[in-house]
Amino acid sequence: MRLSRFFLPVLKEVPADVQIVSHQLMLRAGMIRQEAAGIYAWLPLGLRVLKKVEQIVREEMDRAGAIEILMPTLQLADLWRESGRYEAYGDEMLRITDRHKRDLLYGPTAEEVVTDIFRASVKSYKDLPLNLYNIQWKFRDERRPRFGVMRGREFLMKDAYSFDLNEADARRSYNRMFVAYLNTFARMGLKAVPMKADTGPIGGDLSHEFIVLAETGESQVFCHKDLVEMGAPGPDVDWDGDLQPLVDQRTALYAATEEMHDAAAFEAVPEADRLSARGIEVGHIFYFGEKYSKPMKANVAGPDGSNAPVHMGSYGVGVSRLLGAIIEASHDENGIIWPDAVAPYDVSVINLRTGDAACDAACEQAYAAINAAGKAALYDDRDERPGGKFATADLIGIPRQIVVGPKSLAEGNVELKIRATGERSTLPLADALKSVGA
Ligand code: 5CA
Repeated sequence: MRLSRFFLPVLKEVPADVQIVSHQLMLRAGMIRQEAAGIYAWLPLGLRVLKKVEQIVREEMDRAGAIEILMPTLQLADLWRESGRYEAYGDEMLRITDRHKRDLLYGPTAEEVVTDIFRASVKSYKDLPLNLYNIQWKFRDERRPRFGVMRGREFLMKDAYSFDLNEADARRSYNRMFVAYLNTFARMGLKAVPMKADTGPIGGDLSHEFIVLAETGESQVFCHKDLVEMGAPGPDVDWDGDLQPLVDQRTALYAATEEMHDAAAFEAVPEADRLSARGIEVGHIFYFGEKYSKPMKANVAGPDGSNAPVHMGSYGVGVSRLLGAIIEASHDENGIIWPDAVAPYDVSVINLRTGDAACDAACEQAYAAINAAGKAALYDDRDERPGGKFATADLIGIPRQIVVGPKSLAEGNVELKIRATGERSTLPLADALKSVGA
């Protein structure tokens, strides 16, 4: 993409009430624009990152055996009356009436809809286990939308729902999601620790939150220091094997928030091994058994001729929130530092003297070569001062910059800068291209 033809409305000033750095940087870098409290338009740069994050989530769900569907944003209130949650959900639910005076709502989550889909067609244990997920916009009329996409009212969520014959099988489905989450967040360059959690309005008695450690996180987290450094198991886990020891190991190392969901377990960690950090909840998984299947009569026939409510769990990832979390975890005073896997472009090509025949030719060559290699280049071909171009490149955080200026070029060189480390090297264009994979 040529910057002269792109839509990148960077901001010099951000509103004074913008409190956290990820929100400031997303506005300054022209990634999002607030349309109403907690409701954002996604501008081209933001949308590219959102799609990359979404795709990593999708790939890890698929790898763990979940199957993608797409449910509507609008849901019938009657389904929520069946489950008993319509009144209980309270003011966070956006309630809508259509022209026929039917009560609808903008879905804050989709347990009811997915249970309705399931019960219409699955009747036997032979069709289990089943895990259906979707990546869809949700609406929660949060009392205090804040911190940009971190706590929005409209936000993109991945929500998966598992269906099993009994509790033991449901545990296996839960564990798969637990492991898939470890892999998902690690691929985005994040350190996310699982933490035993309360289940809140979703219900059930087994739940973990996944917390990204970042200094500006909303909650104070305490955890065993080994948990943070442990990393993810990677794609080669035996998905059909027993994942319980892995889940137990991570859970035993234990993390807690200020609210201290489980003070006794926390006390059991020797003081020297605790770490204290701040964190952002990027995922939340729940096992709640028959909570929805029973009132909604989602029954399956067992091998012994029984007919009983299916056992369910649900598994959420805050896809749009993750952009804020990644920036909180990866930025400096000049702007965003995107991890490779989610970067909107792979390489910035910066022309320090547009209109100079040699500079233009070298940049065109670099731009074409990078794109031809299947990487994405953002070419700053604008007629602007070098200082402004450097500032924009650092602000939007593309991992590698190839800087082409008349002086170095006269000696046959360009400059390659690595955004994360600030490391610069002067080298021939061909070598710079090779080192960015083109
Ligand atoms: N039905 C379950 C799992 S699918 C559920 O809704 N869980 S949740 O309430 O914990 O939400 C899942 C994830 O969505 C959270 O972990 C968080 O990362 C994200 N999320 C929740 N509320 C918001 C919000 N207001 N803004 C941005 N992301 C949010």
